[in-house]
Amino acid sequence: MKIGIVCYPTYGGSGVVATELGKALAKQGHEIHFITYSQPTRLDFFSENLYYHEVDIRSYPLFQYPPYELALASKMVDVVTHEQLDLLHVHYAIPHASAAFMAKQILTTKGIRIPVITTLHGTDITLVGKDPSYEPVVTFSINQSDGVTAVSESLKQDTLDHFDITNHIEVVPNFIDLSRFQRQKKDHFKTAIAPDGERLIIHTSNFRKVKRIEDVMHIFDRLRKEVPSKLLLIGDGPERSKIENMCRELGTCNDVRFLGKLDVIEEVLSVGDLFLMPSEKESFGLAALEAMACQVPVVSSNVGGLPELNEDGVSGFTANVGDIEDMTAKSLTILDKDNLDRFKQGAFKVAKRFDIYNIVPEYEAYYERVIFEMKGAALA
Ligand code: GMT
Repeated sequence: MKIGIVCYPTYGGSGVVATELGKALAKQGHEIHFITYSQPTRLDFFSENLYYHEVDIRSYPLFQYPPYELALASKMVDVVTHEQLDLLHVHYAIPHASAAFMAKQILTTKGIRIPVITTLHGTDITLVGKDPSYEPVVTFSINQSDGVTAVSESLKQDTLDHFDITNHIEVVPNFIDLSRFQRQKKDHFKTAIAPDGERLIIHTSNFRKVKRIEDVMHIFDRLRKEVPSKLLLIGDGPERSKIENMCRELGTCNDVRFLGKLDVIEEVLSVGDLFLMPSEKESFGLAALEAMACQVPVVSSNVGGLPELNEDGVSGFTANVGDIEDMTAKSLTILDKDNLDRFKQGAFKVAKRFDIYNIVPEYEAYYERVIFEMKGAALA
């Protein structure tokens, strides 16, 4: 198949999933065309089946806000026409699903019929999408998509609860490439960071409010009083300076390292003992899955898709949002020397359910079904 993938190119869940999916499909022999405004972060190698088309956003003094959606729709029309794509798969509804709807209408006037699949990732539904300033467009473009997938049962339910949806939503969970995300021997790194054998606690995110990193800081502050430990913070974003201030206030600066945006997250995860994800909302929790694949147990909140990923008592524990005491107690249980290895193995066992080799065929089968249904509708 020739597939157009539209996504955010940034360091973040939906863009990572879209890029990894495209790379995996290219390996299966499909021709993949990424359409976005800059090179996706994880599109870091050459393959004869991978193409990247940059959306050209022209500004004009009249435009206080350059109309990205129009430039994107125009680029989709161009790529579908010239590359003769079979399908468009857009990740994150805003504004990709409505831009795809517009592109599809334009293509129809040229006699080209192309199915559009929209994958919902989380905040496009639970946070931004349901805001009245976007809701009508999000509802419309989900209902107009030829196929819709959500990354968890919970996100499917949220979508049905918040929007007037007439379309079927297929759940295809996120996945992990276990050949990349695996525990590696990084003893030198562990010794450098934790010279006295301290436990290593990790948090990865885009440092947005919804991640509740202040809870990470409070949990860590309690943990380190019981078990010698260090905290590694991976990623960057709007909350970072607030969190740096919290380190000073709590007096934890010597035990906390801000590692910024890393390309080789798996190397750091390889020395981890515990991953913290106390998010307010989390439709899947890809960063937790990456940790689990590297045998790092997870203490997370119990919202959204997290209970579908983090199996209570096996890969770690879940707790109510904001319940710092419970999260600390559960972290201490995991870090207990009599339990840690069991949880590390449990985390890996659960991560294997999301192996890319199991999930990518689900997308391929779904693509074929949507293309088949569209052809059938055209003949009817
Ligand atoms: O977590 C974010 O804010 C980024 C966001 C995104 O779209 O890039 O992540 C969402 O999609 C990820 C990939 O499907 C999921 O793993 C995250 O759980 C989801 N984030 C939220 O629901 C807050």
